[in-house]
Amino acid sequence: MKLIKSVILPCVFKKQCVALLAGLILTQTAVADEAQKIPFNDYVEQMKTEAKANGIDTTIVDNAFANVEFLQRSVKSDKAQPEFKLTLDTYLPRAVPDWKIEQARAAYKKHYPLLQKIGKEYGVQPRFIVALWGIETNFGNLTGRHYVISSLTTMAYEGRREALFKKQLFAALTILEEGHIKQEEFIGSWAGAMGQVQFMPTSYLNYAVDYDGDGKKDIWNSYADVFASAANYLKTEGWNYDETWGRQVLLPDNFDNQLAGIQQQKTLQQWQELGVRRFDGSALPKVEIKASIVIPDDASGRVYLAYNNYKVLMHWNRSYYFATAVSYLSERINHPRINAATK
Ligand SMILES: [Ca+2]
Repeated sequence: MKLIKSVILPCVFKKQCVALLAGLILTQTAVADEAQKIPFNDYVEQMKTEAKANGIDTTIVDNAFANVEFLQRSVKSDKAQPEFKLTLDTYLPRAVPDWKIEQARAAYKKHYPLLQKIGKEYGVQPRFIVALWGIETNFGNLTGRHYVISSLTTMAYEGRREALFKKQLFAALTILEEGHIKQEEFIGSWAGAMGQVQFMPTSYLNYAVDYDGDGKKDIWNSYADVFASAANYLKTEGWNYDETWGRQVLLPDNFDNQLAGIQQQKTLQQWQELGVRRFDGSALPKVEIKASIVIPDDASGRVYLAYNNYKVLMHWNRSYYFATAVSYLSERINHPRINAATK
């Protein structure tokens, strides 16, 4: 990107230069890509052979790839760049609009008995399960519409992260082989994220749960399986039921930004001594927990003291914006409080 900018900027007629240069780059890339690639159908045959060699049932493999398609949409989405740079202040209202907060509160209320049971069993506060569900798929309403095998084969074929997507493809075939979902219902996002919690196939194999006991880990259709799978993910990655996600804080003027980052933890006492304060300016709570300072944009934007659970959310999706959106929605779900018995 830097290289392109330095070429473009000296141009007098900037628009024409950009168009010309973009066209040139696209043409060259396309030519280079095509020259190296075998046809998609040959690649499919190669994947089938490898899957069978990996021990996946021959009939499952043949059926899974019978209607596989190259999805131009996946390639296009993968290469798309955001139109403009978001900051947390522009991102949060988009990711967590008021209507989503209302829907989250209604969903929390509606599913409360099931959420409470799963929450206690896995040690995850239900508001976080509902928040993840709302951020990932708008409570199961936006789960994608692409055949998972087509998405993953396309992404592997497209080549930029072939090893990663081949691994996902073979995990997806294992899911079919285990019989959790019918082939025609094996649907996900353009990148292969599946069901109401948008698990990639390897995450599915690691964390998905058959909570309703019908023998299938159905993260597409079963609320019990959806909620328990999300809770199991969080529990497995170290969720702490007795803590929340963190809090918004103020930094002192002389704060050393090198101390920020989710991997660097200090006790609240240590942060207090370094001048970090609650957002209202008062002292940090005197509790024995470790936390990180998180600065999603820069120190002029929002700053958070992130507890361990925030770190777990970033294991789910390595984005400060994602973790902050889930955290923020979780706060709004139970304020004002819906049920006095909840955490
Ligand atoms: Ca089930």
